[in-house]
Amino acid sequence: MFDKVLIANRGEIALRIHRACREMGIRTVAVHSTADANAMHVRLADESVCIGPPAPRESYLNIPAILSAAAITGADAIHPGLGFLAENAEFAQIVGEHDLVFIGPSPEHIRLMGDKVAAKRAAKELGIPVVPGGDAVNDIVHARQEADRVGYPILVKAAAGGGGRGMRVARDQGELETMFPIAQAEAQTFFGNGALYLERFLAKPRHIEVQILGDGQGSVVHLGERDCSLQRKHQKLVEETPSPGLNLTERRRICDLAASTMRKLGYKSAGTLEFLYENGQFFFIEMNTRLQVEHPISEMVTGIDVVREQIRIAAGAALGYRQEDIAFAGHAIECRINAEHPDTFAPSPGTIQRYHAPGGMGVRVDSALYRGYTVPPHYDSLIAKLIVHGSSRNECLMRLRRSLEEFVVSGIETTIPLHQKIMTADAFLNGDYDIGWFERTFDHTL
Ligand code: MV4
Repeated sequence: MFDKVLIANRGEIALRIHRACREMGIRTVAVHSTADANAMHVRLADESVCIGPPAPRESYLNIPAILSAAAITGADAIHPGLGFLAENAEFAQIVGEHDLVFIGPSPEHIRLMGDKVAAKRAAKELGIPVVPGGDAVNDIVHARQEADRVGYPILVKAAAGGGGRGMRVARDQGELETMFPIAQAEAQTFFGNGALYLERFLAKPRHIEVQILGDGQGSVVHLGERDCSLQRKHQKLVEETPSPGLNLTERRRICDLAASTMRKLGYKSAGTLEFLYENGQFFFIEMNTRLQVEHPISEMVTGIDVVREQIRIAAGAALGYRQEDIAFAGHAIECRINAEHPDTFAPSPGTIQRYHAPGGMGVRVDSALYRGYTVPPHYDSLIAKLIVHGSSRNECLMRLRRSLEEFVVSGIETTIPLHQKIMTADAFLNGDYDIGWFERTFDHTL
């Protein structure tokens, strides 16, 4: 096992990784920007290294600075966390070339899934249903042909995009013709790659993702699915497992399919396959080759520590258990709490005056906040994840409402009041929501 792991991240996820390391007897190295000198992830780590100024490009994305920090502290491995360098195949490769272990998948698998056209083609070849369309289209003539074949309305996506960036809908050929060159230019500017592909546009799907763990030695298991349909502008707000929109047969089908496909690929580490689900059908859209923000809900229902497993696997261990050994118990929901105004979603950085996190039976709070801490303006606004488990969905909801009541964060605006509104909305209580529900129901900024 590793003696020392460098955590190339910040905030609650850096703490989350630190905790797993500590429980495994592994020492930790925190890296931080000058804006994060007083951050909790720096305070808890055994050692810390300042890697640059606040701008992510110059610190958390600064590969030479991070490798230097690993060298001077004598770390054996680097955990990239999520965001930043977590899905950078170059980084994963360079880490390996410096006699360090990258705690994540192989650079080849990161690269494959980073190219959304190649990922879709691979998924299709391995037997996963995909949304009709998906071949790269290079010019408007080809785009028109592909759109006619797939059928309108269509969605134009960037091959190098993902997470909803650079997507546009065309309802007919006229819209496609005006939008296509703009989308191409935009993809070129944002992703340095103008390649586009078209898909049949699904109107009201649910977003279902499957958590998998592979050891690269022939074993792959799934930890069930997560329903991440409750989102605003591609930012997830609430995630739950199991999905209230699936029956047992559908759940088993999609989870087993995801695991068996990743077994064929020889996938190593944690990963998530994203699907859209509409009218009883699943369509693969993307795969994330990293730990995800919402991983704790899968941990709550399975009892499996995903980060611990990532570390064990990276150190060469086999999974050591089979799918049949994993028991799914109860229901879990996560609320993402952001330093944002609950109505306008305007960022609200600043100093925390009062802080009290809820606790008790079935309640977990993953956060790097403390009283007196100043939330910097330079990074993602996620400040806490409230994760609640219950034996049933209803018990989970009751517990979630009482936990939100207990939660005190003052000095900045947070989205806690928004979550209180969601947790009493009929459609949510009935489990009857799709990816557009929140924006149609609550978003008065649109
Ligand atoms: C779609 C879609 C409808 N039809 N593809 C957005 C994020 C990216 N991962 C894929 N996304 C979508 N792809 C087809 N063919 C609707 C979305 C989408 C979405 C998907 C998941 C979660 C939230 C979303 C919000 C808006 C649009």
